[in-house]
Amino acid sequence: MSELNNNNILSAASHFDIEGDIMYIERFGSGHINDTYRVKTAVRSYLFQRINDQVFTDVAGLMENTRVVLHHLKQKLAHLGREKVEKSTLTLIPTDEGKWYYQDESDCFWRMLILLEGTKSYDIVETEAQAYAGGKAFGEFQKQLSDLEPGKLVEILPNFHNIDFRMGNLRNAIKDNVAGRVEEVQDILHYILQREERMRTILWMGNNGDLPLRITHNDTKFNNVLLDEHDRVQCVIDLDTVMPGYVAYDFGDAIRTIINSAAEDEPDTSKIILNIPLFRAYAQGYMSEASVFLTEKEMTSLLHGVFLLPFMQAVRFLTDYLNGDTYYKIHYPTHNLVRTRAQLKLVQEMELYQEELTTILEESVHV
Ligand code: A2G
Repeated sequence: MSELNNNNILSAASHFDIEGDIMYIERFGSGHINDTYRVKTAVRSYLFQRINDQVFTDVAGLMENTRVVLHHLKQKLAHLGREKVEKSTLTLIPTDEGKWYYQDESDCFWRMLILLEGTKSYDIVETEAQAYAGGKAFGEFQKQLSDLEPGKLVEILPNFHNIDFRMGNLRNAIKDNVAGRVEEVQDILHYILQREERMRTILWMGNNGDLPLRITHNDTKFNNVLLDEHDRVQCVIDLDTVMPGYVAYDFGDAIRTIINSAAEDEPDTSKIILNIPLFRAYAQGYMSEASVFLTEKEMTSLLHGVFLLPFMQAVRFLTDYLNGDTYYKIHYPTHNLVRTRAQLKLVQEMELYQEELTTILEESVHV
């Protein structure tokens, strides 16, 4: 996507129906895909985003998904009153033409949301209370959407968590070797190929008709939950990938960030160790909401998700590294390689603690 200057951003922002004159615009957050800004007016703050249309090629479909999901969530919470609904769900601001996104002269796509003041998000979980809150937030999110017909949403990124698709992309990247990096990652490729078959369990269960398709979030990193000043859940954010999926994908992706004592891109892999009490707290928080709708087989699938998601994330980071870093934003040349190694260290740690993780999950179902 093209570089932006302040005039482009300001001019795009002026097409939205916001309250008050714009005082300033600044970069915001640590997302890997979209460009995010905070727009401050004399009245309130807004979250302003340029949607990455190389990743989300169907921007109209993406925004329609978001609209449908938000409408459903807001209806579910309507009994709590307008103020609470606005605090607990995202609110899109229309353009002055009444649309949910604006396409500028350079074909950049923009959207505006209310920024929820007084909230916090964490890249690394610090306390069991936070982990529990995160589990409850994503469990509740799935529960609230469990009566929304999956067919109402477009599968905005097809095969997003399909491991066969991701391994296929990796194989293509190895074959093309556009950045000439295949030779240096032989040890990693060996490690990945050894585990490929085992990681197909969820796909296999799904294809067998053992797992219902539900509406899932599909990007349940802990920093996609906003907490209030008392670490209570306020709102689940980043709805770009909300689409039909299996609950184990959301569970595993959340655990990927929650159980890790270090950042997703920690270069010193000796710092990547599992925080088992946080795993237990997340599982209990999640089950406190989700146990009412999960099937027995979905419950057994959760553990497979815990192994699959860091593995698949490693495959995706590595594919991008081999392709010359075209998908994820990087901050230094080997960033995707460092991210890959960090995710695989997590898989390795999980393998060591598999029995403990299994027991905790079984226990949290019955709490
Ligand atoms: O980075 C982004 O948020 C990705 N989102 C998500 O899938 C995951 O890879 C994450 C890793 O931190 C999209 O690809 C849309």
